[in-house]
Amino acid sequence: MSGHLLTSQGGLFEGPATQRIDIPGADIVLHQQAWSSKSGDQLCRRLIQETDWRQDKISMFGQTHDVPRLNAWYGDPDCSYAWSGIQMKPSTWTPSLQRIRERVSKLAATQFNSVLVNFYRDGNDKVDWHADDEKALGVDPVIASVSLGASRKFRMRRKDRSQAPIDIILGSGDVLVMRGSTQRLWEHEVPRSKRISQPRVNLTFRVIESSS
Ligand SMILES: O=C(O)CCC(=O)C(=O)O
Repeated sequence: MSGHLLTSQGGLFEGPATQRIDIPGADIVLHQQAWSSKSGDQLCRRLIQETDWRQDKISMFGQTHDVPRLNAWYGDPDCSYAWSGIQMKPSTWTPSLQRIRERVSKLAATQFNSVLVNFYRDGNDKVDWHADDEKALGVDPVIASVSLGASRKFRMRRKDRSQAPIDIILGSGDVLVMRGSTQRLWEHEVPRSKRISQPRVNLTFRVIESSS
C-alpha cells in the first residue's frame, strides 16, 4: 500500500510519487513507492530472515523492560551508536542492506554510513516519542527512513506543541527523508495499533559523525 498524508483534522491528500510535507520548522520529503509494494514486501521477508536481531532492554523508574520491537545496527566499522543507555557496535553490511543503502543514498543525495533496523513483529510493537537528535549525528542530521511490509502510522508533533500533530501513513516501499531542523524542532512516534497483525521492517539510515 502506498503512503498517504493524513492531517490531524482527518483530511486525506493523495500525493504524487514525491511529496514535500509542508509543516513549519521541518524539511521532509516522502518518496512514495521508491520500491513497489511487492518488492517492499519481499525485502521485508528477506530482512526478517537475514537480520541479526537483538532484544534490547530499557530501565525506567527502577524497572527493566523489553524494548517493544527488535533492533539491529549495521554500519561502517567506526560507527558505534548509543541511545537510551543502549550501546550498539555495528554489524557488517549484508549484500541486501548494502543495495538498499546505495539506492537510498542516491535518493537523499547523502552518503549514509549506518542504519538502525527496527522490526515491528505486529501492531503491538511500537516506538515512543523521540527525535533522532543524538550528539553523534551532528547538528541537523539527514535521516532517510525506509518502510517495508505492513503500513503503519508515523505521527509527528512539534516539541513546543505550537502545531497540531500530523500523521503520515508509511506504506511498503516508501522512503521518508527528514533533514534541516526537523529533529531539532519535531519529534515522532509509531504508535501501537492492535488491529495490525502483519510485520513491518523499518530502516533509518544515518550519518554518524562522531562515534559514541
Ligand atoms: O519505524 C519508523 O518509521 C520510525 C523509526 C524511528 O523512529 C527510529 O528508528 O528512530
